[in-house]
Amino acid sequence: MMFYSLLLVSLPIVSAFPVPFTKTYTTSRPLYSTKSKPAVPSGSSFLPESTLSRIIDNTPNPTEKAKLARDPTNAWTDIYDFADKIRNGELTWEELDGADVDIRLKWVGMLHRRKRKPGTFMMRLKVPNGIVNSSQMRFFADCVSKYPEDVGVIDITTRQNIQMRGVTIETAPDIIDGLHARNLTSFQSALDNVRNVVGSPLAGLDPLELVDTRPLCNALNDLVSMDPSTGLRGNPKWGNLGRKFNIAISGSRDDFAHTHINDIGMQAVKNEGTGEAGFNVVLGGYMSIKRVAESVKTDIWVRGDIESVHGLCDCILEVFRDEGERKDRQKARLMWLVEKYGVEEFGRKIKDMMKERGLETDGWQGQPDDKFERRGLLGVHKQKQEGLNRVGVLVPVGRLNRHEAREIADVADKYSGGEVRLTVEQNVILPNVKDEDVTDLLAEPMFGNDKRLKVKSGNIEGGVVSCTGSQFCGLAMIETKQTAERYASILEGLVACDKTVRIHWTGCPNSCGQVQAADIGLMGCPARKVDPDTGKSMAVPGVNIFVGGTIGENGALQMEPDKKGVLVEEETLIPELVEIIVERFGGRRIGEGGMAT
Ligand code: SRM
Ligand code: SF4
Repeated sequence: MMFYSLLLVSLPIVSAFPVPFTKTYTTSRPLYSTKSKPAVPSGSSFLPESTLSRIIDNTPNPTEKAKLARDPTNAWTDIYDFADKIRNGELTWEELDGADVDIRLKWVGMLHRRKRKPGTFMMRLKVPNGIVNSSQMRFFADCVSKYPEDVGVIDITTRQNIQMRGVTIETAPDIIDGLHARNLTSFQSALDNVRNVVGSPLAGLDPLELVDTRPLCNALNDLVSMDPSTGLRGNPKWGNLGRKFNIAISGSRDDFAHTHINDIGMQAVKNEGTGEAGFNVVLGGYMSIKRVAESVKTDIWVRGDIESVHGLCDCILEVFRDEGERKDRQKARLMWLVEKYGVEEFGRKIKDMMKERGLETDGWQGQPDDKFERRGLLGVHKQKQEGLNRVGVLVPVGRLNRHEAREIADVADKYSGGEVRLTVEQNVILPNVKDEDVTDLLAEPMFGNDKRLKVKSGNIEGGVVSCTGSQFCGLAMIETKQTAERYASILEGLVACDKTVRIHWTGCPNSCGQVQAADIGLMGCPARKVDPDTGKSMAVPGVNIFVGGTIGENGALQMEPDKKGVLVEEETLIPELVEIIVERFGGRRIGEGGMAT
């Protein structure tokens, strides 16, 4: 695998792409300022002329304008320059071009937290299939240790990924170099790029696995994140998409990767004719303020090998990049393009493109119809390998401080060969723990009663997922993570459940916390209440409550909230949640003596 073989050492940073930039434009308008015209391939240099003209002639939206003014694909070279100048006292971050700070640095994976923590950035990584090791975990802890404890934290995201917080421009180059030395990158992880490729967290461990998603996620990560001609991080070929792009690959019927809410979803299934394991392809799933859409079935089945999966994504990305909406960003997700073609026609086009590249496909394959229950990821479970176990650890709301990250690294070294897996539920799995070591692992001080991380968690706290919320995210209407963690522990004392109840929190309708897929989804919104002092109505944080989304095989989204504008106050929201858990999820109220009633 090229990604892993070529990049075991720190990369030369400002070395130019050795491939000559040959593409020329015949458009009459200047695309770039002379200062910034790229001398090396950039995202825009891969766009066909017709796409470029379409962008330019249609009065570009602010993001397209910024991309045209200075192509961000190579912004990773700028960060070294900015950092040098700031360190030498030649400028401050405030003096940098606002579009560089707030837009272009997103191609480096650096998201300025202007509204909440001005001057500091969240750095988002790419962790294909969500697999990291103890040395990488320690590195994350070391990175955020440079910043104050309340800002320098690590989050596990809903895309099985890592984000580090508190990063400043002047400290970023060392982190980037350190990531590259550890075979990771932050490049092309935000804005108009392909996001972290999600796979099965049980890949290679699971007795019910149909396809091992690890090599496929790695290959796709290489496709979208690495320039094949240079081996450098960041592939300019996919550096100028019209919008974000999400890919998920499931390895079993559990669909742990959530294919129904990704632009490309690959659902593991056997070919009816040959019995070979591969994927039914679903397209266009997404969530946003404007629209929430479940993926649609296509008439495409692809083989479960790297060439086929790589080929499928390469073809779809090409059509999306070149033909997707460029003016209205709310309509620029894949679903709109699929609908423009018609699902059948779009599927036919992709199959034809694949055929031209010598790749075989088949039509949609029937799925098994016997009952199948999605399995749990937390707690201790047998692997397919005799004598080995996967141990799922609850990381409340995905938030890790530096000490907890180091503890996970130490425990992983001791019990799981240093391997740590991340889940889209923002938790971790320690794989390959020997039968005889399980008791010792559970007794580790990091799982003590006074600690946050748990192997044995309650059925409510174990199902909580939360987006970033107002602590760091400028779009948030409510605080989410701390509230979600606190409410879960209160609910654990009030209601008993036999099964996990998945409560998801999201700070605004973008739904990064995937509330439409939750058992109970809480979406931040403005609410009103009467001020007891003045008697006047005042704006306060509230939530819209979604109930009944499902995940796993045939997962379905809950599009409309059951209740709107419920106050985020313990005396209001907690009784609402208890009621829903009891009425809809078989919960039992816990009586005065702590017994379920
Ligand atoms: Fe998201 C924008 C955080 C998963 C839909 N998302 C944002 C920004 C970048 C907004 C901002 O600049 O502040 C948030 C950064 C906050 C921060 O400081 O962390 C943000 N999104 C997140 C994360 C960190 C939530 C989490 O706590 O886990 C997730 C990072 C995933 C990753 O590792 O790459 C995250 N975001 C999602 C998901 C879930 C998923 O991918 O399964 C969705 C819904 C699925 C989808 O994209 O279709 C999601 N985020 C959005 C959207 C709406 C997209 C759209 O088409 O309109 C935005 C707004 C946008 O892109 O304009 C957004
Ligand atoms: Fe921010 Fe809204 Fe996404 Fe939460 S859902 S991280 S508040 S953009």
